[in-house]
Amino acid sequence: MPIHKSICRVCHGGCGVLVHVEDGRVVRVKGDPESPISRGWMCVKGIKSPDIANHPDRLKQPLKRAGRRGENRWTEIGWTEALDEISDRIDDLRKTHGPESIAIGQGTGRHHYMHVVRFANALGTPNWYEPGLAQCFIPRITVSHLTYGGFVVGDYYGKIRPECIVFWGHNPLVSSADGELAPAVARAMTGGCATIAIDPRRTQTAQKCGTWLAIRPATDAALALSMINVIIDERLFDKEFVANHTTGFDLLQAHTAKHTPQWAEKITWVKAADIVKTARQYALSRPAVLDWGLGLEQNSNSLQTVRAVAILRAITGNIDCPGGDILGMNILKGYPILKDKLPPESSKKRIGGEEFKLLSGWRAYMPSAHIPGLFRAMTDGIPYKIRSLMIFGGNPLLTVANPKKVYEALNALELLCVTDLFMTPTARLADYVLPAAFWTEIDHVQGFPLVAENYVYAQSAITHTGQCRQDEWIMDELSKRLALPGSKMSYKDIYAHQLSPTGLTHAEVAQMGYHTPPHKYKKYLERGFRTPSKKVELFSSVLKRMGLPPLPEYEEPHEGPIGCPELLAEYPYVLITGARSREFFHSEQRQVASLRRLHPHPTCELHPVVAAAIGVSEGDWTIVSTIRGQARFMAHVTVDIHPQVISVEHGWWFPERGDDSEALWESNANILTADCPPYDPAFGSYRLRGLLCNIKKLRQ
Ligand SMILES: Nc1nc2c(c(=O)[nH]1)N[C@H]1C(S)=C(S)[C@@H](COP(=O)(O)OP(=O)(O)OC[C@H]3O[C@@H](n4cnc5c(=O)[nH]c(N)nc54)[C@H](O)[C@@H]3O)O[C@H]1N2
Ligand SMILES: Nc1nc2c(c(=O)[nH]1)N[C@H]1C(S)=C(S)[C@@H](COP(=O)(O)OP(=O)(O)OC[C@H]3O[C@@H](n4cnc5c(=O)[nH]c(N)nc54)[C@H](O)[C@@H]3O)O[C@H]1N2
Ligand code: SF4
Ligand SMILES: [Mo]
Repeated sequence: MPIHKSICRVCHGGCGVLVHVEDGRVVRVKGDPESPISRGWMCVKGIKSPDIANHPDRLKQPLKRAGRRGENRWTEIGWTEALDEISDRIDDLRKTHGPESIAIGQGTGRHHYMHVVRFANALGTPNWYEPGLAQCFIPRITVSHLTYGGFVVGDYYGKIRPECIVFWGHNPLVSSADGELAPAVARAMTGGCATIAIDPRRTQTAQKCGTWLAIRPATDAALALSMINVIIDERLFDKEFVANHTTGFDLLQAHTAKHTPQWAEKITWVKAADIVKTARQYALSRPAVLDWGLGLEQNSNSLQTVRAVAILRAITGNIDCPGGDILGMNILKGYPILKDKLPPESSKKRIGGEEFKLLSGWRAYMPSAHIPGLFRAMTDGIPYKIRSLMIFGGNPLLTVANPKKVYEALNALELLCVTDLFMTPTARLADYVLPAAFWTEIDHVQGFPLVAENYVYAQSAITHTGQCRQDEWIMDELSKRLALPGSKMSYKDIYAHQLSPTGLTHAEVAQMGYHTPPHKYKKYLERGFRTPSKKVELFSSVLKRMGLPPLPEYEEPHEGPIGCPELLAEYPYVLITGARSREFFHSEQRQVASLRRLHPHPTCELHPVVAAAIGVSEGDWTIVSTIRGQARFMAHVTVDIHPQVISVEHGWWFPERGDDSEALWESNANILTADCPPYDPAFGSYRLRGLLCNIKKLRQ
């Protein structure tokens, strides 16, 4: 039986694997013990890859809507017919209403991520989006660039190990987020390393930590500011690094003088003594990693929160040193996204561009459209009507806030095309559904951890399913038909372009598994930091020029116990959503029996004190509500959550319930979340965490 080396991509990916193939099908996937990163480890959903790849419900043929929108009646068509018809309609729309009337959507961190940006630029539309971005990762990437001139990741792979790791709103032992793989993090946590988790939940990562700070959701900026205050006040900062490599320290010192641990205790629910202890432990352990996650971003103060946390690394001198937070090697040549093909007048029309300069404006790291504005433009036509949406692997009816609005918006479109592995609730509303290739069925080159690119790996198509095609091929075929710029360069040509600095070919990297040049530390000693001042900008000159606070500030969450006391009688708890579980990636895998058996129901976590107050026991069904709506979840009663916080999972639908229209709404966490202002002023982040809620027993 042929066995191929590859890399799993059920999540953002990176585990080295051995794929066993029989009759062109993947029959078994095992961890590759030779992988320097995962060393034979895999999570459960990666191991079950064959059950996803060979699932009877996989889409295998392009489909064209035969009934009313959403009726789920389809005609099977060939690729040529599908691509000809779609490109004709796109051509018509761009000529009649302008290319900006065509939006392009995608899912999180997929192989075709940058190809979508390229396709949108070539088509001349500024309106592409990814469902994370403002809510996920773009604040961390952008703030890293503003502050240190590049993206940093924890040095989990080097010879020198961190002496302390802080996990801040991050659960990598479950999420392996953005290519930061659980086994590497787990290895770094052993051997006397001090570990601290800052999280309203004692997650699987927090359970392995020496310290757990159960913070009030969306108040992290206050905690970070008070830790800066302690570190400066007690002179625990790295004097040499601060003096030689940073700007604005004196201004920071004056600015944070008022942010005492006592001030922060009242805001964050974390005791002042614990703040002092944590600040000392982090500052005195060198080197240390401060590993941040999504918990910092899904609120309306994401820029300032992420900035405050970023500054902690800098004043302790933990930037780009062995065992600290290291700047990426960026070993691949930049993806040719055809930025210059998007005319400036189109770029100006990007939805959100005027308002959210760091998400959609010219200052953005990778400008994309603001999601709530985009879906509103589909129904309201303000500032102009979005008439068509092409989604390459995304399920916004489950993953975007206010799914009822998304539903209305998708129904208002003239043309909706969805490319996916399965018939999702979003795909059901489409005019055309195109069958996507699974990770064992694609050719690909990827640098990782994502954005940092300290390693590179390649994948080859080793199996095939029906008529499934990889997303890049579909975009290339449409580009050719529309005679778009760049259409002569195929996605395979791009791999050679990306790999050119390594001197290796796609086939060579695929055979090797990974390519890893030796890591260079302290790159700033040669060329400074890539910021305007060539130093770490504690005081951000760019933010100042943009009219945004150049030093981090705390803002009370709009809909919290302090911000909205009038809501407390009816909504006494603070809601967080989207806790990751190993079995599922967002809204995926609910149809995979081997995984669903391990996690059959949508769950919420609540403290025993709350459970007793509302008469709920483990396994009871509950109704969780906010001012926006309600959804049902099965209770998991646990002391591993702050007593005033309720956590619900996201992404739940029930493929087994077929045409039952309620299945989409019943346990949809995003019915509870907020797509309305206030947004983060720079990123437009909307609120998925830190909202007021209530929970009651479901009386059946
Ligand atoms: N309430 C709440 N909502 C959240 C979050 C939260 O924490 N709380 N998290 C947010 C975050 S951080 C993110 S990134 C988003 C994620 O949002 P999405 O990316 O929309 O999430 P998925 O459910 O993974 O949807 C991906 C779809 O792509 C399909 N797919 C998988 N692989 C491929 C492929 O190679 N090609 C194609 N064409 N399709 C493929 C899958 O079958 C699935 O239907 O969700 C966000 N939504
Ligand atoms: N198995 C699996 N893995 C995944 C995903 C998945 O769906 N399933 N999704 C992928 C994606 S797109 C992403 S973005 C990553 C996310 O991965 P991580 O960055 O690890 O984020 P989460 O697990 O969403 O949240 C981290 C923690 O933040 C806590 N939290 C919530 N609100 C706050 C807050 O206000 N402050 C603080 N300090 N903590 C808070 C939550 O309790 C949670 O434990 O995971 C990726 N990996
Ligand atoms: S962590 Fe991600 S890459 Fe690794 S086995 Fe699991 S799904 Fe695959
Ligand atoms: Mo994400």
